[in-house]
Amino acid sequence: MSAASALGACSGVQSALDPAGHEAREVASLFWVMVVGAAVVWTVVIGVAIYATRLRPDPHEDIVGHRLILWGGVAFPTVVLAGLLVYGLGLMPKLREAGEGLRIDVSGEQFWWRVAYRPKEGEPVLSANEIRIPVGERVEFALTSPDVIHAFWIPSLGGKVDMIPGRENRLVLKAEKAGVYRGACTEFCGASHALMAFDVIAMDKPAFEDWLGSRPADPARAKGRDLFTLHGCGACHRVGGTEAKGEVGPELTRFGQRKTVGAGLLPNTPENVARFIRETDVLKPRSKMPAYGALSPDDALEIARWLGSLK
Ligand code: HEC
Ligand SMILES: [Cu+2]
Repeated sequence: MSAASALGACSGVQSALDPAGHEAREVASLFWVMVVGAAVVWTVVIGVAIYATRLRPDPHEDIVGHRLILWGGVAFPTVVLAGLLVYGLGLMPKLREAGEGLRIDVSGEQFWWRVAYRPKEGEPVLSANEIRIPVGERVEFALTSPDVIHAFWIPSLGGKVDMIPGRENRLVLKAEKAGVYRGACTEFCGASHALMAFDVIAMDKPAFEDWLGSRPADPARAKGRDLFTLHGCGACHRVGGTEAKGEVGPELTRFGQRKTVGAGLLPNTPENVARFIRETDVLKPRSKMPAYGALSPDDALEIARWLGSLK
């Protein structure tokens, strides 16, 4: 691998070394301080080894040996490691401070993300597989899971925190730059663990407030909508403004705004959504969404087009 491609992995939408948020920046600084600390220790140890084997291989006086052990073997590592430890621990309490108003509940599901915005005032707003946050505000995440342990990590913004059944873990993040970042599950949770990702869209605060406060457009009357009802999709999915009220699977109100289908699996195009509906078992092994292989490709496409119109 060339140096360029090795470094290429350190920037972009999913890199802890290319921070776009306050917490991620502190973690990145911690990383670089640790790297420098480790380099200093390594250099001193190798230097002493070269001195002892090459420069002065003959026996030393007792007193010199004792001094070397006292300073190089006790004092030096104690000071360096204690310094790094105190610095590292000092960053932790800040990650647990309360946020500034907006709370977002995120639950790790098999294999997708259930999202509920809980603003200080007003009704909760339900969503899935995508999280929008305002830039410059400390947003509080309440993280949990109904079944197995997942972990919530948005490398460019901060994290990672385990999502543990029966527990609610808190995480506070502040985005500093508008943009689209990628989050992923970082605790092995089953067959499609590697296929559960999500987009985080950090928006300017006014745009975010508009989005959160606005009512989704009324779902269009369409053939796809009738097929959605006919095939019982509403038993598991909710679409605001329709009779579909299921809660087993991801919320599909405003599905058309999502950049991907299947929790980061494929770009959100009608063709990919139709494929996801018919071949879920192939695309996402052990997912709880049944594959509708018996649905004709045309009907699947009609449903997909209708879902894509939900904004
Ligand atoms: C038994 C419950 C169940 C039924 C019935 C069901 N789904 Fe799903 N659906 C799910 C689950 C669970 C997921 C999440 C799968 C995953 O990503 O692992 C899902 C995911 C999806 C997604 C992707 C959502 C996203 O955020 O990317 C679409 C689109 C979808 N279903 C459409 C449909 C359609 C159309 C039907 C009817 C033909 C249907 N579903 C029927 C449970 C169901
Ligand atoms: Cu997971």
